[in-house]
Order: sequence, then C-alpha cells, then structure tokens
Amino acid sequence: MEQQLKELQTEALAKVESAEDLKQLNDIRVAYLGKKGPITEVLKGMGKLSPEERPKMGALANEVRAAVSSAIETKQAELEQKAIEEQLAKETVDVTLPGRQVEMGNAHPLTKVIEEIEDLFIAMGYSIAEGPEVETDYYNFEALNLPKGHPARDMQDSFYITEELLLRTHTSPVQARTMEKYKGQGPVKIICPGKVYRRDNDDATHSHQFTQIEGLVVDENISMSDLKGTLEVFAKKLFGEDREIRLRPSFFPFTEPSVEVDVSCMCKGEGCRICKHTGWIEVLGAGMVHPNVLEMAGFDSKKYTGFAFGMGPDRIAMLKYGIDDIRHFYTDDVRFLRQFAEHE
Ligand code: FA5
Repeated sequence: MEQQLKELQTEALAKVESAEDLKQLNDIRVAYLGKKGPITEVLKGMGKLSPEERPKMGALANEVRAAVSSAIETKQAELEQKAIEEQLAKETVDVTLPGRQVEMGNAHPLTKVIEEIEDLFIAMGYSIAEGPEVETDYYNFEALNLPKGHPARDMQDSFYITEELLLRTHTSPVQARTMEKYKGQGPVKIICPGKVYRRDNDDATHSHQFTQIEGLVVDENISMSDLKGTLEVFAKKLFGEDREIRLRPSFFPFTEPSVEVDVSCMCKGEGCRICKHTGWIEVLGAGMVHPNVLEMAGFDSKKYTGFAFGMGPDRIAMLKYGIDDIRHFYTDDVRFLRQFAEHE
C-alpha cells in the first residue's frame, strides 16, 4: 500500500507539473483529491492491514494529499500569473502608432446661418420661441387677420391635412401663439426660427419646404423707427457694416403698414447678377402688428403697439455664400456640404 501511495504521489505531481492551464489543473485536483479519487480507493484496503500499520498508512495518505495539494497551489499561482501576463501582452497599446482619423460631421450651411441670426438677436435681448409645424387654420391664418375666404390666403399656397389642419406656411403663427401666452402683458420680444411649407414649384429660389425666422416685439410706444433701427443693425452685422437697408411699401394682412425690406448689394450699386442689376436685394417682409392681431391675442391695441418681421434664411444663406440654387440645401450632396466644413 505504501508503494501504491508513493506511486500515486509521483504520478500526481508529474501531472500537476505538466498542466498547461487552470482548467487542466482543476481536473487533476478533482481526479486525485476528490472523494472518489485513487487515494481514497487505496485507503479502502486499510481493513486488511495490521493495527500498527493503519495509522502509519493514514499519515502517509495525508502526506501524499498535502504534497499534491501544495503542488497544485504552487502550480495554480504560476498559471494565474502566466494568464495575467498573456492578457497584458495581448492588450498592450502601442502609443507610438499614428491615431486613426475620426470623420467629423459639420453644421449644415443653413444651420450656421440660422444660428448666426439667432445669436445676433439674442444679443439684442430677444428670446427664442417655437411652434408646431402641423398648424391649425386658426393660428396660421385666422389669428393673423386672414379669415376663411380672405383672398390674401392665396399669397401662400398651402398643404392642407384636414379642413382645419395644415403644414404651416410661415412662422407667423408662433407670433399669435406667443402673444396668447403673455395674456395681454408686454413686453414681448421674440424670434421664432423653424421649417415652413408651401405648394410652390421648386426652382432656383423656391423650395416647397424652407426655413423662416419670425421676429416680434410688442410693448408700449413701439414705432416703425424701432423696426427700421433693429433691421439696420441686423443687416450690418450679418452682411457687413457698409450695407444699407431700404423699406418699400407692401401688404401683409397681419401688419399695417407693411414693408418689404431690401439690403444694399455687395456690388455697391454697380449692378450684378445677384441683385439683378438693381443694387438691392429683398430679404424680408415686415410691418407694424395689425391692431386686430393684437386684440385677437388678448392685447389692448390702444395701449400696446408692436412690429414683426419674417425672413427666409435659405435666401439669406444663398446671398451670404454666393449659392445660386436653393435646391443645393436639400439634396444632401456631400461635395456641396463639405465646402462649408470648419474641419475635415
Ligand atoms: C411671410 O411669410 C410673412 N409671414 C413674413 C412677415 C412676418 C411679414 C411678419 C410681416 C410680418 P413671405 O411670403 O414674403 O412673407 O415670406 C417671407 C420670406 O420667406 C421671403 O422673403 C423669402 O425669403 C422666403 N420665402 C418665401 N417663399 C419661399 C420659398 N418657396 N422658398 C424659399 N424661401 C421662400
């Protein structure tokens, strides 16, 4: 029996030594030290031994167990260390390798112009208001002094969804919505950027979906000269200090009087293709808020007056960047968009 136990020890130690990974080592542990292992099997023959030999064999069996178990522990520590080293070697980062280029997106030119205009008005104390693109007939037209059947509704050909719902044709409904929120108490000083939709035929200067920025100021003693001063600052900041503006009489049902606003062209009146040789470029519609519009939104038109304007950032971006076709903004050609990249 002694011989058997010693052979088992030699055999087990050899196997432990040759174990290549933690799984193999664990299998060896289970095989030799487990309850059904060979050492236990050998000890089953103890009954045949003399009483003097039994404790000796018991002690020897314990020694064999201890030797195998200690060899397993040592081997386990060794294999664990090896596993860590292999893992570290696998995960080594070569900090000297050149970095991989990350492709960066860029702001769309329209977004840039809109953000520039927003910043400009925020600096003048305006806040930004928003409204829904699917609008009710009431806010898009009626609250703006355009009752059903009014001929001026034809100025903006609309996409109707139901009798009472349509895609907003301008950002002016946000004026009416915002004024209602102020519950007849001025001052109101907002701009509203957003998408609008019209059944216009697409061409170089018309798109069926485009952007507008509405402006609205309502307070006591607001006059046409406030409107003119504000738009002058806007034009000079956006297009350059040497630019002038001029107001031409116009008509909008929601403003009285109404004007179209032109900015002097960069050709300084010499005449060029962009200004169609007139020296002036039309950039927005504006006027003094019609008393009916103030009253419908709950403002006392004897106490309060206001001005409003609505511009098309698409056309402004075309002027600013010299773009000859509005459709470039919506056809997602990266060759076009990359020209406005701040980083490549
Ligand atoms: C309006 O939409 C008025 N709501 C503006 C306004 C607001 C006037 C407040 C008075 C007071 P108009 O239809 O002119 O006005 O459009 C305003 C601007 O939108 C135009 O100057 C133009 O720059 C732009 N625009 C109009 N139709 C199109 C189109 N199909 N494609 C691209 N831009 C357009």
